[in-house]
Amino acid sequence: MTTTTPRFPADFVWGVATAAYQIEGAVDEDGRGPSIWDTFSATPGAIDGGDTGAVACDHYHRWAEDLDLMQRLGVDAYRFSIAWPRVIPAGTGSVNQAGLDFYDRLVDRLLERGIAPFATLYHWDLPQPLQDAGGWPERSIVDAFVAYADAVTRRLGDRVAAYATMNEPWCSAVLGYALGEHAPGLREPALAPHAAHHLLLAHGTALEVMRANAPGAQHGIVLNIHPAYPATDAPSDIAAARRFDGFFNRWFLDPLLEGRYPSDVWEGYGAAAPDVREGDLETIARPLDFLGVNYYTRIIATSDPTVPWPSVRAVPFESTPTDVGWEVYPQGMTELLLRLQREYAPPPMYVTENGAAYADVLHNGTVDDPQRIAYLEQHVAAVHAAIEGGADVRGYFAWSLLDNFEWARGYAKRFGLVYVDYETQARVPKRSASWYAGLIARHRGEIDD
Ligand code: IFM
Repeated sequence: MTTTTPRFPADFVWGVATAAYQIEGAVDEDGRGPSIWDTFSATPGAIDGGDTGAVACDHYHRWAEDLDLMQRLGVDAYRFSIAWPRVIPAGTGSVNQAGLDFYDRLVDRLLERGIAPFATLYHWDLPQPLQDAGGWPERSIVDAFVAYADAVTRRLGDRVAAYATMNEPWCSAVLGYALGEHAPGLREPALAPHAAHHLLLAHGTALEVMRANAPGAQHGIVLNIHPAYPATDAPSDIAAARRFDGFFNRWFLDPLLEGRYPSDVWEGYGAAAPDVREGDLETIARPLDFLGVNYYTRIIATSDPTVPWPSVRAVPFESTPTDVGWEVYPQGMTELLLRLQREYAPPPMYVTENGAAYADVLHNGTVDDPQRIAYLEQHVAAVHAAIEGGADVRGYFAWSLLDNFEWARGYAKRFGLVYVDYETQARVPKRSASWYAGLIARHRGEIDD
């Protein structure tokens, strides 16, 4: 596939992303405690194929090899997450230095290779004892998160270029507590707004200690923003898209960037609206150094009064979906970034995740994945168009470095630039990895268009 690389700003950051439970394995090693994902994935029927993250990509032991892969890609930055149950195995109480040692080494070796560490503190692997105490719907979890954020940033400090407190709090709150698709697997919709509020409050409260411990690092949060387009021009569909946007996007964007919850969503939650105390919104809206934006697809929304609030149903789309059934809609990336810039005047943004699952096949030692290359190429161009239009986007992270444990979908869904043979743990860079390496090298002027 030939490409002409759009010209990005010289200091634009190119990266790859992963998350701890999806790649590390080694769930019983060096004092790690159990997480809600260990418990959930052991629940019959919870995960496709009965898969668990117990071994995953064995990154805990193969991390040096994985850093070599990144170096060959030529990335500027690596976005990974830190496993809370390795650092504070019981969720609260004593800090496990052996757990922190792993990330300490990882960060130092990244820096030696000239790769900037971007660390996420919470990418869904809550220590099980905290869930036993009620989990994110309980306000006391805020103090536990702050102590964890303190332990990590005290140890890793400014060696980490950027810290994100949370990854995709919508997923933690809604998939975890309302829809039962993610750990802890609860189906109690009334818990989700409380969980979301405490995720945001934990984020904002922790920022203070994070900045004190790592004054030279950037501090932010990562949201998965899922744009909603009305299925038709009918007022009911326009209103449905607006409701979905409130439920999925504005419920997080508005408090973080404007210090208030959107009134339409608040009314939609009714009696389930969270207990917001004096000062909470000021804490949540503390200034950010960056906003991480994860974009994969959109929803085409129609109104459906037969389903619970927000009473929205997704209308089928006509193009070929990715392997997880998502529409390929690069234009949504441009429109989303421009909308964020226009409506929220956010801090500098990074696209912290973007990528596609396809049913890759290892054949004669290679993996040919033209659909993923096309997806990435179109979305990179869409980010470029947003920058040209005025969006302040500073970097792009492909999801993911490796095929990995795709949560409830298990190992069958492959998002990696690098194929993982789970029998042998062999890593085979796909053609998309060469494409991405070429994109980065062209950006740097190391090779010609
Ligand atoms: O694998 C996930 C990741 O953990 C969070 N964002 C979406 C990805 C693809 O589903």
